[in-house]
Amino acid sequence: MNETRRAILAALSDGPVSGPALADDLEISRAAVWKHIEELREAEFAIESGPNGYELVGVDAYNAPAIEFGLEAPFSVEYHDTLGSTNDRARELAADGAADVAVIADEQTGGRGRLEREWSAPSGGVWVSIVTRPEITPAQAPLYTLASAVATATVAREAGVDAWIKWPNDVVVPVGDDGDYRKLVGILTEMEGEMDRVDWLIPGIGVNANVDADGLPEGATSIRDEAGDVDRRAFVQRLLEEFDRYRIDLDAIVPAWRELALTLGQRVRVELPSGDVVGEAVDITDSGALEIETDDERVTVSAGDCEHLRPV
Ligand code: BT5
Repeated sequence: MNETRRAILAALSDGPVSGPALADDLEISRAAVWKHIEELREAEFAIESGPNGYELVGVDAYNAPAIEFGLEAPFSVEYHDTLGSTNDRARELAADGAADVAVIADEQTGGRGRLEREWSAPSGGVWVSIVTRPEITPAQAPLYTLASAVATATVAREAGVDAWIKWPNDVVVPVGDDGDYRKLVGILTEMEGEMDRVDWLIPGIGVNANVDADGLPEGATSIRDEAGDVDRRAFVQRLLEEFDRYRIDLDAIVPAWRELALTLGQRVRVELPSGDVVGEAVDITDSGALEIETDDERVTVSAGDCEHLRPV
C-alpha cells in the first residue's frame, strides 16, 4: 500500500483525526489528504466524516490494503478476485526474486493439488500462497508444510471448527471415532533450490472457508458447514501471523504438530512408489517424517499419500 495511505490508516486506528491535523502530521496538503481518504474508501475502508474529523468505523473488505492493515507479520499482500492458481502466481514472483509476499485470491480457476490433482477453489474460500526464501536445507522443507498445517488448524479452531491434522498436509474434521474425517484444508508446498540450500519455498494453503461443502468434491467440508462464515480478512491475517511465528521458531513446529495430529495412534496406509506401508502411525521425526510400526519393523516415510484405516 502507498506509504501515505498506510500512515493515514495508522493515525485513524487510534480514533478520529481531523483533515488539517492529518495534513500537518504528514506534511501534505489538505486536498491530498482528501484524495487519499477517497482512495481508501474505494478500497472499502469504511471512513466516516464526523464532528471530530475522519473516523475509521470498519474494515469490511477482503483485498490487499485491508489484509495488510493491522497484519502483525512481515508479509505484503497481492490480492486477485480471480486467478488460475495462487501457487502459479507465487512462483512467478519467486522467480523474479520476491520474498515474503502472500498471494491471495477469492477464486481460483485452475487450483492445483499434489501430483497434478485438481483443487476446487470457488469464490468465498481462503486461497493463499506464501513466497518465502528461508535459510534452511531442502531436508528441512517438510517442516514448512507442517508449520502451515499447524497454523491453519490453530486458526480454524479459533473459528470454532474441530480441526485436526492428517499427516502430512491436510487439515480435517473428524467424523465419529474411527479415524474417519472430512477435508477442510489442503496444502501444496513447492520449492526450488540446490542440494544444500533452498532458493524459494511456497506453501500454498487452500481453506474451504465461506463455501458450501455440497459444491466441493466428496469428503470435503467447510468452515461455513462446520461453524458458520468467518471474517476472511481476520482469518488470513491470523494464518499469516501463526505461520510467521513457527517459521522463525522451527523447534516449536513438531511439538505443536503432535498436539494437533489426528494421524498419530491410527492405523494407516501410506502409498509409496516402492509399495504400500501399512501399520500404526506412532510418531513423527524432527524433520516431519512419519514413523509407522508395521507387523515386522518400524518404517520412516517422508512423503506420500496417507489413508487412515479402521482399527483391526
Ligand atoms: C492438496 O492436494 O490437498 C493440496 C491442495 C492445495 C490447494 C492450495 S489453494 C492455494 C494454492 N494454490 C493452488 O493452486 N493450490 C494451493 P491433494 O492432497 O493432492 O488433494 C487433492 C484432492 O483433494 C483432489 O483430488 C480431490 O479429491 C480433493 N479436493 C479437491 N478440492 C477440494 C476441496 N476444495 N476441499 C476438499 N477436498 C478437495
